[in-house]
Parts: sequence; structure tokens; C-alpha cells
Amino acid sequence: MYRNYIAGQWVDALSGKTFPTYNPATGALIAEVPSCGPEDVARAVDAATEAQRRWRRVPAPRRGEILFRVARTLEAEKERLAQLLTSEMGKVIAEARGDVQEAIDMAFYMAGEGRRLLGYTAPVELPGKFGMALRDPVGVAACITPWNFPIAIPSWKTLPALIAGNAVIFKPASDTPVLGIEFVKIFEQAGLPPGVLSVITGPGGVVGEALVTHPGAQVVSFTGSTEAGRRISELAAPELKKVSLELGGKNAIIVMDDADLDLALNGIIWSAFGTTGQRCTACSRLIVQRGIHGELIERLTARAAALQIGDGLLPTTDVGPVINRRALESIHGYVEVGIREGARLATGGQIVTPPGLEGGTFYAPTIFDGVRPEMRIAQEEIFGPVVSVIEAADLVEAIAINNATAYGLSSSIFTRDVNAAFEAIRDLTTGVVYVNAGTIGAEIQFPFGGTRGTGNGHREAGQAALEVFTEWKSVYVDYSGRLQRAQIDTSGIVGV
Ligand code: UN1
Repeated sequence: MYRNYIAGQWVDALSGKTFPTYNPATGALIAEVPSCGPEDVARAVDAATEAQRRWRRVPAPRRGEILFRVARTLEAEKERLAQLLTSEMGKVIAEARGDVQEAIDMAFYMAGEGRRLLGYTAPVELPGKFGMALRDPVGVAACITPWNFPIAIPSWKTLPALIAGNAVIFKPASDTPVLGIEFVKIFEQAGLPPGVLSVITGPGGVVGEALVTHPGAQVVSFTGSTEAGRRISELAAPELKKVSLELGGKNAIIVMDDADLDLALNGIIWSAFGTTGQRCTACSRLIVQRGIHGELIERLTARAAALQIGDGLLPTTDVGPVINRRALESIHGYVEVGIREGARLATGGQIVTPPGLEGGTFYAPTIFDGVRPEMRIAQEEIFGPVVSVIEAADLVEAIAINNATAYGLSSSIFTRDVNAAFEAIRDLTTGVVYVNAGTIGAEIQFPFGGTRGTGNGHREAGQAALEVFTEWKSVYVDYSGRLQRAQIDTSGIVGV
């Protein structure tokens, strides 16, 4: 039995209710976790409000030392967490280790921010006067995270929020609550004061909504579906909350005729079928220049069909399960849509059951060829191992196809032509662009996020994350001993 951490105590839901979490590869029960409601959220917000008053005054370098210990503990626990991550979420073990590593990287990075959190000074108009811009914490942050990166994404939100002096209430996805709880245990071990970070598990429609509408949580950071993001935006609007949304993607790899085809194939397989296609950065469109199309499809289909599907804990597995039965049905529904739309199914297109894994939820790596850019399978996020291949005549057409979707997270081009690469960097309208690499694998020191329906203009990671979790405070100090009016008493000042 896993409990929630609220006000510095490990507790059950006030209602006593629980819900189960399962291993998607086997269907086995992992644990029961608290199914909280608005009354639990209210307790956590009260404790966070109280704790934040003291936390914001802890010198940021001291806050950083606690995060540094979080980083070291995550390192020490990496293998245990990775095994648990594969069991609860399904991604293959090498990727699970990467998920934990991303949190380690973020913890070291944000620990360092404890000695930066840079504001700035600038010259002022009047003599005997000083100006500076400081970062203030926002207050209590609600961090609502998805199941596909159950350790990494919580780290992107909680760590910058905490280093900036906010208290955090963290609500993990209902498919991966155990990992959320394990993540928070590490902060407790590192000596984070009680109440500064709480974890609350329960249905998004109940716990998430209670958090987003609670006046005591002033900033909301959410990663998940565009539909849920829109709802959160609406719910948070009456309180004029700061809301940072990281939503869907429909990311493309462009392969030009002159590309290194072996390299491109590696990048496509990794980006389309890594994490079983369940990344918001996954490659779900392949835009291929005509001259290379035939050879690419032939080799790609053979590679995809040879991928080993199974339990991610086995080192020989290439592709793990999808998260749950609902996801399986939704992915298969899209495959049926693709067939109806007239796309050619080159490989996959079916639910599979690896031997001994009858309780699991697996889908075959799937490639559609002959896809037209306006088809639903080329426009809507499928969030599974399905890639749609679209032909393009040249670079200009390929870029236009890439840009013509409702999303704008990540894109990639494979070419040996440096001019084409820089044209693509200039004209691709996504938040992340890769050259001669796939669409996945962003590092934590750069801004992460996208344009159009992928978000609402904010970025996570790097320095950009601090923008979400801080308010600017501009300070003017007049040490002239006179009342000096800005914009008015400036005209006579010519020198000293
Ligand atoms: C996501 O899928 O929500 O760039 C995040 C990447 C990872 C993060 C993905 N570092 O693919």
C-alpha cells in the first residue's frame, strides 16, 4: 500500500478510498494507492501555503543544497527506480534508465540555480538612484504530470518550482501513481521541509480540477493531452492563474534524397517506436523526398517488422506495451481510420500478444505509406507506434507539410546539404528542431515546448522554466534624498 505525502505526513485519502495500478506488460496488480478528493487537495494547499512562507525565505543556495541531495539520491536509486518504472509504465529498461537520468540532470541543473536565479540591473534615468529586477516565487504551484515520463516530467516541474521558492502540490498520472510517490520520497529523504512538496493521487477530473480551481494554487504546470490542457486553461481563467501547458505533438522527420540513409533509418526507428511511440516528441510523420522513397520504405518496413515486442524488463525487448487497454483501442481505431482514408498499411496494424503476456497491452509497430498530408492519421496525435509516410517533391514542400498541422513540438531533417539544413532551421515552425537526429531526445538545459496547439507559449527546462515559476519584481532605490520624478525631472540633467 502506497500513501500520499501531505503536510509532511504519509497519509491515506480522507475518504479511505483507493485505486489500483497495473503493469501494462503483464496486467499484474502493482499496488493500491489513495484515491483523493477535493478535501485532500484543500489540506495540501493549506499546508503548502503555510510552508511556502518559510521556504521562500530559505536562502536559495540552501534550497539548492537540498536539490543537490535529491540529485545524489536519484543517482543512488536509479536502477531500482528504472525497474519500477518499466513495471508500472512499460517502457524498455534502457529508456527507463534514461527517464530517471533526465531527472538527475534536472536536479543537478536546478540545484545550481540556487546560486544564480539571475535577475538584472540596468542604468536608471536619474542620479542617486538604483534599479534592479528580481525573481520572486509565485506561491503554491500545482504540477500535473502524464504517465509517459513518470520521473522525468515531474522533475521538470517540481525542481524549478522549488528552487525558485514555491511550494508544490504534485499530482501524478493515474497510470503511474507509484512512481510519483517514489519520486517524492526522495525529497523527504533529502531533507525538504514538511509541506513544501505534497503528492496527491486520484482521478484527474477530481483531484486535478480541485487543484486547478483552488484559489491557493497560483500557478499550474500541466503536461498531457490538448483536450485536458484546454479544460485546465478554462478552469484556471477565472482566478487569472499563470498556466503552463505542454500538450500534443505530430512531429515529423524529413528525409532528403541526399541523406545518409542508414543514419536516417536509425533515427526513424528510434523516434517512431521508442517508448512505443508514446512520447509527445515521437515521430509520427515521415516526409520523404521522392527519389529515396522506394528504398526507404522497403528498408524501414523490414526493420520495423523485426522489432522484438515484449516485456520491457527483458534486455532483448525493443518495443514495450502501450499504457492500457483504452490506449490500445484508440491506436487501433486510428489504424482503421487510416485504412478507410486510403493509406497503404506497409506493416503492423494489429494488436499483438507476445507469448506468456496475455494480460498485457501490445501493438505492432505500424507504418502507413501513401499518406496525404490532410488525412486524419497525418494530422491527429495517435500516441502509439504508428508512423505515416508522406512524399514530398523538394525541401520547400517538405517544410510546408511539416508546418501545416495543429501542433508544433519537434521536427527533424536528415540531409548532407548544409544549406538545406540551415534553410530548414530557419523555416520549420516547431519549438524543437533536429538536424541529422530523430525527433526525440531533448536535453534539460534548453527550452522545451512547442508552438500552435502544443502549448500556450511557455517553455519548460533550462532558464525558461524559471519564467513559469517566478514573478518579476522591479525595485527602484532612490538614495538622492530628493523626490526625483521619473520621466519628468530628467530634462535638466546634462552631466556632473
Ligand atoms: C514527452 O514525451 O512528453 O525529448 C517528453 C524527449 C524527451 C522528453 C519527452 N527528453 O523525447
